[in-house]
Amino acid sequence: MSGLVLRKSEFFISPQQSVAVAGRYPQPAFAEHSHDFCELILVWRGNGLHKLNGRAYRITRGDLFYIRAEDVHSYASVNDLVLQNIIWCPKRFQLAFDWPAVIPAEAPGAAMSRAWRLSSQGMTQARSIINQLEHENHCPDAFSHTLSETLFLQLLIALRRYRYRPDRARDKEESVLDLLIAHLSASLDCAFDLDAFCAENRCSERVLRQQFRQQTGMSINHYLRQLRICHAQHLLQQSALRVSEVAMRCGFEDSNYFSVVFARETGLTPRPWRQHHAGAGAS
Ligand code: RM4
Ligand code: NI
Repeated sequence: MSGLVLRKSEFFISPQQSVAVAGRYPQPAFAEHSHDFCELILVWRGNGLHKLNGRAYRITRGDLFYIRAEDVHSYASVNDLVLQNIIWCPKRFQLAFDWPAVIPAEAPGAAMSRAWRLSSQGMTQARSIINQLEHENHCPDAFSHTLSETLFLQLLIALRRYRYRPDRARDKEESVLDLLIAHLSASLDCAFDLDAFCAENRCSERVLRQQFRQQTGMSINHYLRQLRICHAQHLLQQSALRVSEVAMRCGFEDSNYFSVVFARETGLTPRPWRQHHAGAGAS
């Protein structure tokens, strides 16, 4: 692990400021680091490979991460990745509130709730709150601290409310794109049939492909392949499953073909990759 620690003195405008918006338009590739502040990452568009505590996540539009100060993360590769970091220092909060109740990373047993997806509707809500927060950052006056904390609280609640839940019945406002992205992550162990998906959701395949590329900067197939490989890396690292079993669980019927794709994406075939990464990434 590298020792790079980002310091609040470089990212907050004053020692009192408790919340700030750090826009990354775009986010460049960025070395492994931790912080002495907390961070919420909201991905607007494009794509990239985000490594968090040793685990790789292929990220794109609508992905959301709660990063604790001590977490180690990096952006290994980026492709027009547009995101915003909302950064905060819990010790500086003036507003008396049970913050851990609305910050998933700080709740007990938080491990599962660090990576979220946000629906398009939620993204619209978040955008407007973040714009106001950004305004407070730029034009501070006597009430800015209080107002910023209030806005941050609003944001946290909106994020919880609009968290994308694939298991929930789809409501009308939810876009097919949200549904598709959620569907892809849930289709890792099997083939994905875009034809059937479009028929079921009564949408045009051509338009959906176009929309997907526009918002994420990649094709649907490319994204799905990346998701499968990230999942494979996770399984290789965290389990003792045989390579052929990993291949199957990641939607590859042919384990040789899996190894070829895996090597193309990561530079190593699965077995050496596993050896190389043994013991790393307990998160
Ligand atoms: C960097 C990158 C880091 C974040 C800082 C504030 O560009 O996004 O993750 O900690 O900004
Ligand atoms: Ni960071």
